Amino acid sequence: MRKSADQALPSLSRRTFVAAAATTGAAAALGLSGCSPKADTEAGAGADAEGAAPDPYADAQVFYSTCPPECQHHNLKGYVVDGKLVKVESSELNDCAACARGISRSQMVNDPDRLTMPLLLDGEKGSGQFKEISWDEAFDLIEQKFKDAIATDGNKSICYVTGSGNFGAMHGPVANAFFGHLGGASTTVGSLCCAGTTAAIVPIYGKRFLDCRNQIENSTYVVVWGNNPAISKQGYFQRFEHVVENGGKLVVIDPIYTESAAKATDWLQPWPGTDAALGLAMLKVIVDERLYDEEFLLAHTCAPCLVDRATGEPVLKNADDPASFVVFDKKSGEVVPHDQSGIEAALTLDGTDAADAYQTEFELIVAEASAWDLAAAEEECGVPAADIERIAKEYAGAEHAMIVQNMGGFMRTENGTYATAVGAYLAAFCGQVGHVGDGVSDAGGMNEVATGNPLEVPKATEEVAAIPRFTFGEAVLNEDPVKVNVLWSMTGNPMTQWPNTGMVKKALEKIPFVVTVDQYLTSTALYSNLVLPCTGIFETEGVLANARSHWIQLMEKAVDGPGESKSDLEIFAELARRFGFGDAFDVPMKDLISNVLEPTGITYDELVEKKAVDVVGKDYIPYKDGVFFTASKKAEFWVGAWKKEGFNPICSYARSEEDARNGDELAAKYPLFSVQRKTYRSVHSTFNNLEWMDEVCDRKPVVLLNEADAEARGIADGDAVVVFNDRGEHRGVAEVNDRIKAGVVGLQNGWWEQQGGSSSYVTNDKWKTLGGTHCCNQTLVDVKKEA
Ligand SMILES: Nc1nc2c(c(=O)[nH]1)N[C@H]1C(S)=C(S)[C@@H](COP(=O)(O)OP(=O)(O)OC[C@H]3O[C@@H](n4cnc5c(=O)[nH]c(N)nc54)[C@H](O)[C@@H]3O)O[C@H]1N2
Ligand SMILES: Nc1nc2c(c(=O)[nH]1)N[C@H]1C(S)=C(S)[C@@H](COP(=O)(O)OP(=O)(O)OC[C@H]3O[C@@H](n4cnc5c(=O)[nH]c(N)nc54)[C@H](O)[C@@H]3O)O[C@H]1N2
Ligand code: SF4
Ligand SMILES: [Mo]
Repeated sequence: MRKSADQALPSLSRRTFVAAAATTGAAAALGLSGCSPKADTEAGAGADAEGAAPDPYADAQVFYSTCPPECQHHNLKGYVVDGKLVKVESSELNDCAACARGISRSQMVNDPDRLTMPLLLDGEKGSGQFKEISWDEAFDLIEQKFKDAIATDGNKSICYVTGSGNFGAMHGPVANAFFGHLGGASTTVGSLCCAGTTAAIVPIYGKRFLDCRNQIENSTYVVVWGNNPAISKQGYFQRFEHVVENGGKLVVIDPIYTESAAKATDWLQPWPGTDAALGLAMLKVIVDERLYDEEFLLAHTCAPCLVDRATGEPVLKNADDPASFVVFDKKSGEVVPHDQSGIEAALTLDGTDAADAYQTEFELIVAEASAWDLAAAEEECGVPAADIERIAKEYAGAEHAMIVQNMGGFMRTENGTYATAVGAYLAAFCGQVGHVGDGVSDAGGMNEVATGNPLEVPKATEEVAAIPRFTFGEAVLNEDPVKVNVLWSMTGNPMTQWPNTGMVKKALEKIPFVVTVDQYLTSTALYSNLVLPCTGIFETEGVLANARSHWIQLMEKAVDGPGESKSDLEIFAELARRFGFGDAFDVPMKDLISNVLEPTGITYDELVEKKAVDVVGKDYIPYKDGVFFTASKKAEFWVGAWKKEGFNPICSYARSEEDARNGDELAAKYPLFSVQRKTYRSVHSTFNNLEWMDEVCDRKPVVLLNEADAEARGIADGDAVVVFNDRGEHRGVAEVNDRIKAGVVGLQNGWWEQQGGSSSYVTNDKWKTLGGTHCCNQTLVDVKKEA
């Protein structure tokens, strides 16, 4: 059996790692699996044995920053000796340790492959031929192109896109401010990531990004649903392991036997995209067996609230008050406000006078779940009925049960919003939210306090458009909804991360002026007209106060960026000068950071002193005691926004368009499901190019295949293979075993064009699903041996 990334870790040669570190001037080894202090000790122990090695960092200057891509925002500590960043380690401020990628920041800062000068395309897009130009030339060109675009087709013909590469406040928010001052520019709609959470958790619980990672260890029953925290929440994974060590259960629901499944007590392997049916089947068991928490449902949810049979809408006492739901009071036999005291609200209306006119939200959910008895769910989801029943009963009965969603792979499917919603329903039905050790983990953070913008963002004064991200290629080629003359891409990598890479490539080829701002010549940079070199962490100041961790962190500058690289802020500030936005962007960093901090009550001086502030504390419990952030302060199950989009306002399930069991032409042509997975090697495409990652991870894209599927195609473990469908091809090396459900193929996220190309070449670009979810995990393919 081929080794997976995590298995390879313990066997890596630390010697090579240390050698690699030494070539960049860093004497310490990288910490693996988030154990950098241990790695340091080991390196130090070796030195001690020889008796004399002085501490190479004794005179080092120390700087703090954070690892800012869409990950866990670990606090990092950088050591500078003789003006060079020689070591990065997980800072003592972390509540869990940083990983090898974070520590590789020292390699990134010193990497000879970093961009140092603006590059102008000097050949065909994709050819890799560029010539260096000065910043003056680059700014002149940008100014001219912006002006031409506005003059010919208006502000809307400039489109700017940001990604998840840097959650610091001096990036996306500064871009918003700049293009606001310009009068507006078009943007994209559709989240590649976790639209399902936004579309489900926000309406049901009232607010998202409130996460319960601090409660994991207090849980006795953790359901890791369609995500892989051993890799994607790696710093916190020990907490999950402790649940098992403490005698609790860890259930993993994933078609792949992941690194997390390997540590779990239960592994359920559903067909991709069927989680909503699985959850509804669990709800049905819980209702049929009366395992729900009636007290919680009545006190903290809209389960008893009335929905009018005639209109299909919830009944409001006062049409102007969205919180004025009504319930049927069993005591008085009257319809009364849901929050009236002394009432006994009915969960079901059976046998009452109200039943003719109304249904409760509880009844609507039960009706929806009734289609998913255990046999039907087994058939649809491919999970044995006995397992569904057992998990449902155990979850409902557990002392402290948690559902971990972590912006998981299951929500990057056609039914992703309902699949997310069903977790919220289950937790509320069982009273497993708002207490010690329970909740629905949303992989968020920092939404508990409001933060400010570094710069004012003026409203667009010109007409602009929002281009669907998933069908970007089509939109650009058809100039619908807008003709794009200029694309500004920063902090993201559309050529590896957006679905249907072939179409993204066509769009980039067609757009006359594509600017990419990045630290490397990324896959997207390859298809750009102008590439601007930007600084990275430890090379620029800033603050990070954003979702994904509970910390507000100072980002200190330790060294200059390579060559003539500039920060995003510096680039926009110069453009602002040229476009005559006055001194709007010439604001001292102290003031910019203070503006971000202002609503939090934390001062600049306090942050400078502490470097990082935990805004919630280690005992934080989201939706504490069942107080939700909806208008009614209760969990609201009936979602008007879903109805407006033309979907059932109650969580439901229908098989997706791209499903291997559909019996249609597509399924006949491409009979295998495929799912994506994040790797230890990278955060999306970031880090994937680093040499240090080559030393500890798969060096080529892995295509995980079940033995039966491989055999049917004459593919053996280690063969070079091509994954294909009508959208395109993705090349990789076959890993053949029984660690994936037969009929499903596992593809890795994050590989560059220069490394053979992204798995997004095949991924589903459907637009639009409920909530606008990305459907990369709802992709049919076939696989063949490379000819
Ligand atoms: N190392 C690392 N960590 C990361 C990231 C990274 O790139 N690298 N990215 C960060 C970001 S932005 C995000 S959004 C999170 C994502 O974190 P995760 O969701 O944990 O990451 P994925 O690897 O996309 O998906 C996890 C699993 O979902 C399974 N899956 C796919 N489709 C389905 C389905 O329909 N149903 C079920 N039950 N399972 C399914 C896949 O088999 C895969 O094992 O990770 C964050 N952390
Ligand atoms: N096939 C497939 N596609 C996916 C996924 C999948 O699992 N499979 N997952 C989806 C998910 S969950 C997400 S969140 C997205 C993420 O997709 P993206 O947001 O595109 O993430 P990255 O590929 O990491 O791109 C981040 C880029 O920002 C650059 N960068 C870093 N710091 C800075 C900075 O300070 N300034 C500027 N200008 N640039 C900077 C990095 O070098 C890198 O090139 O991908 C989605 N797409
Ligand atoms: S890559 Fe993610 S887990 Fe690793 S240090 Fe950075 S934020 Fe932490
Ligand atoms: Mo994401």
